[in-house]
Amino acid sequence: MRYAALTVDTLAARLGDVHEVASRVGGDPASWEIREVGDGNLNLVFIVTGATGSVVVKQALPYVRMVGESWPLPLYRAHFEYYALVRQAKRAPGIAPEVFYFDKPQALIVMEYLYPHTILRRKLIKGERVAQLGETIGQFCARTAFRGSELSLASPEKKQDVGLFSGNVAIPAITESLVFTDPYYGAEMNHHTPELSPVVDELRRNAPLKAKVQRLLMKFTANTETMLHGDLHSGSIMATDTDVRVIDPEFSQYGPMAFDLGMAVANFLMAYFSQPAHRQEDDLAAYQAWILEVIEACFTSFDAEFRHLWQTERTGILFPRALFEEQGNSADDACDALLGEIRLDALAYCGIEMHRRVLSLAHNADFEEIEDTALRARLEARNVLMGQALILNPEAACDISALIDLAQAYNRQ
Ligand code: SR1
Repeated sequence: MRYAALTVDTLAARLGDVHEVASRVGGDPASWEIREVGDGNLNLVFIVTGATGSVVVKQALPYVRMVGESWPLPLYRAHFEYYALVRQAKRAPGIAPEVFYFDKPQALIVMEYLYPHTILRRKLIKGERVAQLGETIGQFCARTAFRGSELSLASPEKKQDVGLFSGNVAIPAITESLVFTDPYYGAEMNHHTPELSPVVDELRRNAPLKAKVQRLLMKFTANTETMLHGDLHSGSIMATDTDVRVIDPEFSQYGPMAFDLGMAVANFLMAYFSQPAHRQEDDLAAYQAWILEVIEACFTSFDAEFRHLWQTERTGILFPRALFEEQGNSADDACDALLGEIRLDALAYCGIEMHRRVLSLAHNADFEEIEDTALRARLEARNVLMGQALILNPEAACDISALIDLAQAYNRQ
């Protein structure tokens, strides 16, 4: 059958006789309860519930949902998302949703329904805490970074996978423009809070800043160190109070190890800076302090997990044991040096993500739902200025306590 976008009225007839779906949902497909819940920027997402269970059905549309048919986008992105989910399940077990069924021509993936998980961004806006949030995201980033690289994978396997993913040209192009370039000039689809204009104008006049971001873009496009999630924001994380899962790797591509970590931390920082609009004064300081603890845990557990994998799973062509051990050398210093470089790049990528979410096309609800635009602009300005500091001088925030001090200083501005 040729590709056809599903609807709540057609889904049961289309998937009712697919064993992998019907056996999990159960009962008569005609009685399935089907809801379309997609609130992301690109795809259709359905929750399908029957007599014995529920599944999620995610289907790519041939265009960017948030913009419309005027921006076509290839359906093939769904099979790269499927490849990414399968790899993440192996590299960071228990964190990505389980995939039950994939239909390439229909660009659809049927996967585990995460319940009672909700989107982390909504929890952060509501002021809810999630145990082990920073630790889990740090570990996820370390495991996928390490195990997707030639520190771990055999060189032919890694290179073939880079070749496979190089077929996905449309998705990286979106990140290259929306994340790295558009925020820094008057690109057509950009928008920002009107009262933020003086800060935006100043930012766009900053040539050293734009040059540094373009160098980071060069690294992003040319560096195939590992398979990235590629879009690890707080809308790509689902959680209960005690469990954290990472979803939606449709922006997966090969890239620098620091990228996912930087993007995740940026979204925690944006949650932090937006809190004065979402919390009462009596709860504000404690909740913001908790977000800073999440950021610290994220970096600390990334480093700890990466060091652990370095010592226990270094089976690829990079830093081979024989090279060091023959002369009784330790490779530990090399690991620390690499972690230092990853930290610096992560801070810079973090700054870029902080910018694009208030200046480019795709904003986030943390700021966007603040109705008082004067207050929104004041909080966004703190975020933009801290982002700028991180891009231009990540060295100054390399130590976590310095990073926390910096966030607190901008939060007081
Ligand atoms: C046109 S896509 C806009 C954004 O949505 C996705 O979630 C990515 O973050 C992308 O940059």
